[in-house]
Amino acid sequence: MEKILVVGAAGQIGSELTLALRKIYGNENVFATDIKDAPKDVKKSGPFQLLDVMDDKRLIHFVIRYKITQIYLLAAVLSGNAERLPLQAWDINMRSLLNILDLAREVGIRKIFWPSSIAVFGMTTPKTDTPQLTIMEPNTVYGISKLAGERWCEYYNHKHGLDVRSIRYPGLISYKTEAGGGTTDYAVEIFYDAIESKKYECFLKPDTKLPMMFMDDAIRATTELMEADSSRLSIRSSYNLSGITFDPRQLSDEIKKYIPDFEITYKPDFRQVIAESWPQSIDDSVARNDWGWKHKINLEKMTRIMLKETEKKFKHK
Ligand code: AKB
Repeated sequence: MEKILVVGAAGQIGSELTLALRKIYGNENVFATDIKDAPKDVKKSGPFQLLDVMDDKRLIHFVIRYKITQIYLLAAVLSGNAERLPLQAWDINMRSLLNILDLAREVGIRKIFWPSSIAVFGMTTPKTDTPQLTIMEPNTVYGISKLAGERWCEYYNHKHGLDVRSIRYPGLISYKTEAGGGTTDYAVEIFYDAIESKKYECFLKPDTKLPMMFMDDAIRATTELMEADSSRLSIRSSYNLSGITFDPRQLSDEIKKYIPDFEITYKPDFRQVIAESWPQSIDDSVARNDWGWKHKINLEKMTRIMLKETEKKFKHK
């Protein structure tokens, strides 16, 4: 019987992944935790507790008390916020991972999931169809922490046999819980502003292409990777994962099909430089070959769902 701990269950990925895991493993077997309060459905559908991943003593008590067998560590400071508070972000992103890896080795956790990001790449990386193995010289605090994290995951796998699995998520687009402090977050904010005021001021330039993915695909990728036979996994740092590539202008054109008087203006800020250091599209053939990954949701479908669901959210406010 699997007993699963989700750290960061109130966040953009965690709030949806917790519900997906509860469907697979049973509500009572998935323990949601965060340092902040979680959405109602996360709290109602199964156990939820406030827990700080930086508090290693409480963490180990929790894991032993509830006989945890798998851990999903989703807590992180994203790219934009990390540039504002570099040392704090480094400390949170690294210490949370090292706490979990070491605890997992000590108590014998069966499987761990930890998200990496396209932020591990940098200016010197090939921009299109970025390969799994390539030049990696990230120049953001977040990207450096993710690249170091990948190295630690692989180290714990090779050295201690820990079954750590990871994905380099592209920008994730979802309507349930708002993202916070990322460079790709314009692609979430735009839907809120389109519904509320039919206007959006974008912090990236119109032609800034970035790899993105709708949350349903990202959740499916995560559960598929975690269920794959361990012998099939050739990558123990983190898998490239590809979904959709678009820029702010293409996204706003898509929104205009549903809201013809929608207006977008551009006022690039410090996040433009971050976006320009990241790839535009990703080659995920290794993930496809190893565990059969294939994305399903394209720009048209994603826009339709986002507009419909964001509108519903406003109506119920
Ligand atoms: C961010 O923009 O910081 C994140 C990411 C790509 O990891 N969404």
